[in-house]
Amino acid sequence: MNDSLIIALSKGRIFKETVPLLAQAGITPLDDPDTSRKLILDTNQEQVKLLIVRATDVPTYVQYGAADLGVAGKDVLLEHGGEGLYEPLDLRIAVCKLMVAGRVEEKDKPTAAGGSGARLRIATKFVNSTRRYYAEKGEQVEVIKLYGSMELAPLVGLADRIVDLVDTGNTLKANGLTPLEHMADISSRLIVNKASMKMKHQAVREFIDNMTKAVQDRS
Ligand code: PRT
Ligand code: MG
Repeated sequence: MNDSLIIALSKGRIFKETVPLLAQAGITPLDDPDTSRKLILDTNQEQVKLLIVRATDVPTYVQYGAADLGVAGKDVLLEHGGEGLYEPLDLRIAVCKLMVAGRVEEKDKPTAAGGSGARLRIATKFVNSTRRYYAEKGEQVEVIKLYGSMELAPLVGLADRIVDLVDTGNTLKANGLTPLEHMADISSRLIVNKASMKMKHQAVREFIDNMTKAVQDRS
């Protein structure tokens, strides 16, 4: 039962919302990633360490076994594909929606491409999810990969629509955009490396059980 556990997560909202759940599982980080530059954080439990990585890199660290476990948004997991990972628990944190959005003036237009036959252009960082979504609808679209500030694209004619995460809707609204289609409900998930699940079964199982209880106790 002395197996070490390495847990990958991103700083920002995921770290902030995961810390109370970890606390209920008896794990307290000894550093704050907002003030420390350390990327490997010790915790009150000697065998448990936290890796601070980019949100989109969490599944990669866990997939290759550099971390045994991780906390990642479902949006990130849908893009990654989930290879080499188990996803045993919905932590019900960092909740938002993946949505198609466009300019407010286009809200009541019936067809996406305006009937002109031209393909709709969609700017997003979620290219895999977007391609899959439109393929399932049988709509031919052109997907343009962006790395941020998607809201700008429809304002300057780079794209007709964006696919982005929406929480309050304030960011869309501030840029004259409005949600048009709901693609998926998003929350953060606990993910586990498949080999760690076997090799460190007891420690991993106990951690999952404690986190499951922490999530249940909150609702
Ligand atoms: O920011 P960075 O480039 O470092 O990485 P990241 O954006 O991937 O990380 P972070 O910490 O911003 O987001 C981590 C995870 O939080 C995401 O993968 C989601 O699963 C989850 N999450 C929950 C969100 C939001 N809510 C959210 N609102 N991630 C981003 N947003 C952004 C959204 O992209 C948009 O720009 O907030 C804006 C919209 O918010 P509203 O409230 O104005 O609608
Ligand atoms: Mg961000």
